[in-house]
Amino acid sequence: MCCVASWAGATGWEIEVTANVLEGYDLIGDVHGCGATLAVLLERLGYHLKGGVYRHPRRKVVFLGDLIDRGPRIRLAVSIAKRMVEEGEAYIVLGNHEINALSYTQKAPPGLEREWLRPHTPRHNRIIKETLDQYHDHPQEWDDALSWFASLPLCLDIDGIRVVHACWDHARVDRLRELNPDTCIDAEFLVRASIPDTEEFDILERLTRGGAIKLPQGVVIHSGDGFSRRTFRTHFWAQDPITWGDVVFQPDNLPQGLEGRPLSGEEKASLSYYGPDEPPLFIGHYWCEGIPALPAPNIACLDYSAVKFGRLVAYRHSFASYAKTGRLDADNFIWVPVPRDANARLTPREMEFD
Ligand SMILES: [Mn+2]
Repeated sequence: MCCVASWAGATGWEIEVTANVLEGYDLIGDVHGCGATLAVLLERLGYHLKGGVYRHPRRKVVFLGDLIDRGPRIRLAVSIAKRMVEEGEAYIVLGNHEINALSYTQKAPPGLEREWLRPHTPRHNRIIKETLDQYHDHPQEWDDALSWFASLPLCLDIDGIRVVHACWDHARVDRLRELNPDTCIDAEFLVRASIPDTEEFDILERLTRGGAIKLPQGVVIHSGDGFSRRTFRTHFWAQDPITWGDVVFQPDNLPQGLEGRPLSGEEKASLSYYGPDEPPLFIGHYWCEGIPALPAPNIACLDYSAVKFGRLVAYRHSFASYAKTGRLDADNFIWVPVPRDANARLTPREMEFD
């Protein structure tokens, strides 16, 4: 590229000095508190700890959100990512779990008739429990983590790639940029987003939780994570979907007979759509299982359920090789498995922790 200088040194040897040109991004899916596994993955990707921060001479990381909740080393996951972002070694977008944490810890303004922006219901308490437990004796660190979350964007469009936690919906991304050009959510946005039927709620819901369709009256999916759901998650890359089965995107199968149910006009109109000719898009969120695969030639989902003993997955995106083929390549997935047996898990070589 442009940054190569050479000169004949005093000894007559040609010396070449190459400035660090960015070769590409390593996109990393939902960590959910698997902090030690994150360190293993970074080391596998060639990052080294320097001054307490994982760095790579030619690459940067993009985290897809959902660092917190559920896993055994949430503080480690947050501190690794936060330091990398603060040192310019990484970018990150917010996941629904970070947004949950912000609204769970924020008092509701007068008039909302609830104490907290996100009510402390048994379900909400359970989702954030591990995080609150692990930060319990580190209140300042938790405050710092929350302030940091509040400063992060919802989506990124950088160097020819796009990044969002769950769904890139053009109309909603455009509207978000009109409201908040940096796509961060300020205190006012967060308050409005906690009220269903607001535009802010709708934007946040679609970008960080994705699309969903309501199941028929009385039908419930009991998920492996212990939660019951009355909706199913939809994807946004089917070119002409006809049935529910054409758009379902979640680990749980649809209940008997519903795969073939035709999408109503209203359901179809509610779907987002990301076309095959658009820039490569990276998402997390969807609890995929098995060997990582590309759902579309220009879309990679990197959430492979690390915290449910799946894999912590990265996509190694390089500008030069992408420019040659114009498509993503499943050979660029790099992962670390998380076995159920804690003693069988890999440990990082450079990161020390208790
Ligand atoms: Mn998520």
